[in-house]
Amino acid sequence: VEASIPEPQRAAWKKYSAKEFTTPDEFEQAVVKHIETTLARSLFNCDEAAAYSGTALAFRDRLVIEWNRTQQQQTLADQKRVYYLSLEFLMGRALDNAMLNVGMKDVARKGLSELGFRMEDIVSQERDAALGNGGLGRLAACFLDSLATLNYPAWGYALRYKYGIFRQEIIDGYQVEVPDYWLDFNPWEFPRHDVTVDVQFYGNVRKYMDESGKQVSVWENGEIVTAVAYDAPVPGYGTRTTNNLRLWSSKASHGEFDFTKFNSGEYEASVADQQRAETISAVLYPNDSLERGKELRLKQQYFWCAASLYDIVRRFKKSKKAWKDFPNQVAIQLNDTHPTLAIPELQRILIDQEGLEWDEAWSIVQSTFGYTNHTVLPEALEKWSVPLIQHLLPRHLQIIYDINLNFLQYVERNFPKERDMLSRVSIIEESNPKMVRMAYLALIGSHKVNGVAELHSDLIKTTIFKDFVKIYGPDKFTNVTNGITPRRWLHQANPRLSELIASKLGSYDYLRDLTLLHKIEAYVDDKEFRKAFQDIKYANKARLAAYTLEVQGIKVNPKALFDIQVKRIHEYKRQQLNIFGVIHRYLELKAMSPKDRNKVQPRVSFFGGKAAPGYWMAKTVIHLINQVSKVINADKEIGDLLKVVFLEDYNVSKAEIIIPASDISEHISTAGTEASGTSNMKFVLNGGLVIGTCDGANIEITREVGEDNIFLFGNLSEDVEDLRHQHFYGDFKLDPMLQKVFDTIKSGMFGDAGQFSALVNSIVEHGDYYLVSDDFKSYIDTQKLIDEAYKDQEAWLTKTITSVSRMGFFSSDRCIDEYAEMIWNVEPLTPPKQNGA
Ligand code: BZD
Repeated sequence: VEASIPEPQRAAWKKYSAKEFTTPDEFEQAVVKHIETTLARSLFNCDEAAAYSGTALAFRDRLVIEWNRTQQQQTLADQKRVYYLSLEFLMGRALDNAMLNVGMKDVARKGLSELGFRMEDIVSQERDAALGNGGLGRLAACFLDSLATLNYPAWGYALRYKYGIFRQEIIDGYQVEVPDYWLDFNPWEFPRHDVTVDVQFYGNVRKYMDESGKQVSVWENGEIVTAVAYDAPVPGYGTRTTNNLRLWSSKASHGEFDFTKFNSGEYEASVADQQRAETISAVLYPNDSLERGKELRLKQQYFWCAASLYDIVRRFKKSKKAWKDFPNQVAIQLNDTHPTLAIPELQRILIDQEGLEWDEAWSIVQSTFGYTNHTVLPEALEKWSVPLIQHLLPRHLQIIYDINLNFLQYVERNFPKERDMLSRVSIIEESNPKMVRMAYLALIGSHKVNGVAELHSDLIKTTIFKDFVKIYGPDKFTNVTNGITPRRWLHQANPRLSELIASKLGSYDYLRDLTLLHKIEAYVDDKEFRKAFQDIKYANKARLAAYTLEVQGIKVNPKALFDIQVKRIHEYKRQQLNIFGVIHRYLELKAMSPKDRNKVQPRVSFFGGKAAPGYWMAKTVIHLINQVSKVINADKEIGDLLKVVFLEDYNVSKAEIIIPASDISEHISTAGTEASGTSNMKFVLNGGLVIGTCDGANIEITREVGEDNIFLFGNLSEDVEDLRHQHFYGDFKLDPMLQKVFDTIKSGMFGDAGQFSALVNSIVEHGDYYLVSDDFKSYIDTQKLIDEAYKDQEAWLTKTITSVSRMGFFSSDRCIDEYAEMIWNVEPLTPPKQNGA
């Protein structure tokens, strides 16, 4: 308000206020201006990279206008906002998304062509914003798209990693990690050097009585690191709403301390301090399922939580409302346990800094937070050692202990006969060293806990959170089945299919209400529609085939059945089951007479995904896939009947090419281990079918598309425990087909067998925890069914069209409306009409 332009000058201001381009001419003008001035290049010196930059800057200008307007409208509206705290946002590319969301892609295409460029070449110049590992990070990105599209006032908060998830190279069949320095040129971010927060670490807590006799705690003598805000606009589709994603970057605070060092000649030491501070936001941890307890990771978590909360509280305080109104103005969603420290941090702000009483503060905290769980795997549940928290965050540890004390007293009062429950539900695990169980803290500090698919939400209530259902009752727990944004995962990745659907439905409205897709089921027998649908699938397969040849040097036939498994490599996701199946198929082909081979359905098995750098078993699986690929692809006798491809460096922009090209995709986790899965939804939405276990969202996909349109196999989650038990105590016999696969590996056909012995032994000797052998036969039989089904191309086409038409439920718009209603209690804020008041 202080810095606003005085009334008499506002007319001049408004006259020259920034305008959005609307025609190809205006777009070209904006691009050329940016290339010539912002980039200092010319028409004699403009390659595709420069044309990308100019285009991105032109669109950025356009986004900024609506972004500013949205932020101002949200401030004035004075209503509840959502804050989505996620350590990961796997955004992928921004330009294509920006063009589609503001509805200017055709204008840009025409303009670029007049300037001498092809849209596709320009779009592919952009590097992915790869600030995430996998499903959890991509879900956060889909949610941002839906929040803006549905006009919810919402902010995302994360870290501005200098290095995103590593780039994967395959060298001699092995994964090699290369750093992803992505910030070289990033037109989408705005540094806010005036928006900073000082974050404290280490130090000690001093307690004293104030005049009124109240105990006061002061956390002091710590080390300060400064958080600088970097903002990125998040445009909604077909709406003016443009929300904000705020990323924090760490830098040394310019306190007296540094200057003293600097002036006293300790130049190196002061630079070292600088670098130590910058390390906090330097790199995204690449582990997606194993907790390693590294101090730097905990520092990242607190740095980000403290900066974000400070920011949220600062915004709230401007409203001058009473503290009890905080939960009416603020909903904070915790994406997994990574931001759990936000809970003791808010409690600390309220009691230590704002002087609230414990109980009043705690009730505000609980009403503010919601917690989303994404896993039941025990090794993935976050725990931090008490000594580490004591050292890094001494005041928070005290608060955590007090939260725990109050909670355990409550449990004791209400369940006096269940004394052994206390140690089970305690936030502190009595191990050596003691550990803080972050999932329990997140649950206790939130008013709702949700899982991400029905089975998963049921499982958390009967396994990891069983006691808490008893303590709080079932209403604290809910389900929000994951979803995906149809803007990126249909319209952007598969523009021809999107256009075909729009041509039948009369508009692109279905991109804002995906349930409208059901209307295309009426065209399932329409000859012309079927032909167009099939042609599009073929073209997408041809595109992936061309990409595979260009990048991997492997020639594949687009007429073959494309079988795809792309996701992080993990034993529970069972890429090993897939590759053993491929070996089995190869052995069968080799044993056939040429006559019989002629009847076989040709197939290409595609794999893609990164392994965590320290996860040896996952890296072994990648190695095996590549070795098998080498042998099979070189086998002239087999030719096009079977090809195996490992697609290097799987990421969001590659997913946009890969997913529309599938006939079958594999979602074959051990039942009960995959919380939801979201790529399964993307594949079906793009006209592919699924082979999968009864796990995660596969179950709800089956409910929607019908049992005839999905290939389910394998044991059920309720049988997993018994089966595991049998491996140790029963007389378990390995499936003879799988035995043969192992014998082949041991024969050295795929290179030194010793390299794969740990993988084979995990199944043969060490209990086969993921039940590969138990599901192998069922898997192979189901693959046979798929071969047969695929031969009837007409019936297959009917299945795929029917499935697409029934995928409306899986839009992330539906998720966001559910969160808004069941967890956040927020309303959308409709933007004014263009040119309106
Ligand atoms: O979250 C995934 C689950 O495995 C999927 O089943 C689910 O669909 C998605 C979205 O809910 N979890 C992850 O992707 N987890 C991580 O990436 C991760 C990252 C850091 C630390 C721990 C886990």
